[in-house]
Amino acid sequence: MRCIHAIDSHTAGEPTRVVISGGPELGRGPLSELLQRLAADHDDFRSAVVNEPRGSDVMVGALLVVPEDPGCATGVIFFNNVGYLGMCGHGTIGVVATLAHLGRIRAGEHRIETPVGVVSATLHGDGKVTVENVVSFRHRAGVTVEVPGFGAVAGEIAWGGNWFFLVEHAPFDLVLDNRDALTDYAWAIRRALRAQGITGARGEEIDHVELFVSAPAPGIDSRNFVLCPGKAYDRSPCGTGTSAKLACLAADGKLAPGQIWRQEGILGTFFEGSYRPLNGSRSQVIPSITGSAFITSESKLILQPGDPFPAGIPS
Ligand code: PYC
Repeated sequence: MRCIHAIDSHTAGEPTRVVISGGPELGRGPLSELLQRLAADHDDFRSAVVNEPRGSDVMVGALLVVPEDPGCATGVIFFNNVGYLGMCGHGTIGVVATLAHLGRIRAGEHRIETPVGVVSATLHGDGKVTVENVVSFRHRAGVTVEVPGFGAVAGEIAWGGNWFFLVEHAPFDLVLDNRDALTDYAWAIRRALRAQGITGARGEEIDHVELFVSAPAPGIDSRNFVLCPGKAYDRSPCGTGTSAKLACLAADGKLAPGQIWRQEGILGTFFEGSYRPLNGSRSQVIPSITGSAFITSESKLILQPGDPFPAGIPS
């Protein structure tokens, strides 16, 4: 019988399941290589942890691994119902809250290694966490994609630790009651991007679609709906998606360095974001995202011999 010790939390409504022990032994090395090893040799582990019957489509897993950089508090590989993430903003906040819950870290700044780079996370005295993300940038503006059933949709392509297509319009109000229609629309955009060969800077698939409305409520700058790679919508405003948005705002000169941007998600929860330019240029920025995570459970996931779904039910 295999046991996996996991701690669950949610960040602005979006769940994270941190695997504390019982994960596969990946050895040491660059996290991009450990991710390849996990994907190639232990993908059943990913599916067992996040998919039904132990998880759900919306669950994001976080496997703690030995960082290559000894100055980091931990390394982490994020994964979801269909695969792996480069970075995860809400998940990093969840990892920090989990490590604090375990008494492994205290308030202060901690470096965390991910497959796409080292991020810094500051745990504040009130439990909030600020994540200084990897370098983020807008790759292309004014991109038009023909979306079957919806016509031409214009958007921007940006990197915030994952690839995003950002659209400043949706044919439906960004309210929770419209989540099915918004999911269908964003999914149609994602499929059209793939079909029309519209990709990230090095041909990567754009696997996150982010829809916006501006000025939704007093004190909030923008509201979004983010569709994740496995067709689950992000319950939070999405940390890497907010980073991609900040990169676009910086590129357009619409947000000054250090200025606070309040990005609300579909549940009405928000992250506070800001950026600093990299090497004095606004074409590449280092975004910071602040939010809180709450522990929801500590559990032992059990994979019993004879279970017809030891690797979960593929999503
Ligand atoms: O917060 O960066 C994020 C994220 C990515 C996918 C789900 N959440």
